[in-house]
Amino acid sequence: MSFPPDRLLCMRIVVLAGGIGGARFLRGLKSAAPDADITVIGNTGDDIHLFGLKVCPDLDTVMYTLGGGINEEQGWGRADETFQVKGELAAYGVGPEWFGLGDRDFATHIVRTQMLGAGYPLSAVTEALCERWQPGVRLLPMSDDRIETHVAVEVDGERKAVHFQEYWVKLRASVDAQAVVPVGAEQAKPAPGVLEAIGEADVILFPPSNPVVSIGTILAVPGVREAIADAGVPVVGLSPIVGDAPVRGMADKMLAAVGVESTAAAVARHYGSGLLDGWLVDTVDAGTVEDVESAGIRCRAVPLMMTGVEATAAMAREALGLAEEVRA
Ligand code: FO1
Repeated sequence: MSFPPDRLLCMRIVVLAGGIGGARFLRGLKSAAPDADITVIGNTGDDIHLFGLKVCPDLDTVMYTLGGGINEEQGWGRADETFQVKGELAAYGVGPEWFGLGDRDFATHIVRTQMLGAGYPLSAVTEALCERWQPGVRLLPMSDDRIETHVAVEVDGERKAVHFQEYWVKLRASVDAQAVVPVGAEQAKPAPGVLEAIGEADVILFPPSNPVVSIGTILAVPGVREAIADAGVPVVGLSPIVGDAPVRGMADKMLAAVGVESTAAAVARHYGSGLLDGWLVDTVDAGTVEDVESAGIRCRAVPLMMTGVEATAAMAREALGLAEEVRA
């Protein structure tokens, strides 16, 4: 069912987004709903402090992707990047070397850290950075308070917690994650505008971001999950798992840490019918539609490979169409 274009005029859409998958989905959503008012609630659990700077990978991936500055094949960092500063830091023996911060990207972190140091909250900083990039959506951090996802691992018989980026980038998720902890979440508050956006939304979307460390972390901010569950509008998600494997990244490692099997249906059940009204699975998982529907979540099988803006726009239209079906 193609979505009626007239309803898209002033439609308010709220999207919970992590990094690469979320950003790519948003590009398609903008194409499918050019007149909609889109608010993105971005994950900040991946944030890391390096060289005295605050780096916000998921916020930057959304900002660069929608603003036209992203390194397309990587899905993170800037296009046309150079690494002179990184090389000079290494020459001083100043690490870590495993996180590739480029020269252009450094400017974002310097401006952000300078503004934070002057007392601006992360939400104001993000708004200022987006003045330059004009992403065409309102990008809100999930919280202005510090939340950092740490992963409990066992390395050489020693059990320890490492920062998510160390697990993801340095260890390449090569060891099992025993637990995933959004440190600081309990004491955190939603950023200004987050609960308001959810309360005023006509539809809420969960893009194919990591269900544990991206969307799960946003839902861990006190008040967010409840606001979405109580919003009284359709909540529709798109599976990041296709054919029992993550399309990109290592979501299966994170799902295992929270005891969820790596299938499209298991992820839907993990979110639960209290939160999700509709769920899109890929056509290869058409056999699982009945299972998802038996969990009280409307389900459809459509192509979910984000091979380009057109394919992603089609996915967005399907998600908005399913939302209208649920609303009826
Ligand atoms: N991912 C990598 O796999 N290797 C890197 O060196 C790396 C550097 C990096 C620098 C800035 C940034 O915003 C993101 C970066 N990422 C890198 C991606 C990052 O780990 C992920 O995008 C998110 O944290 C997961 O969504």
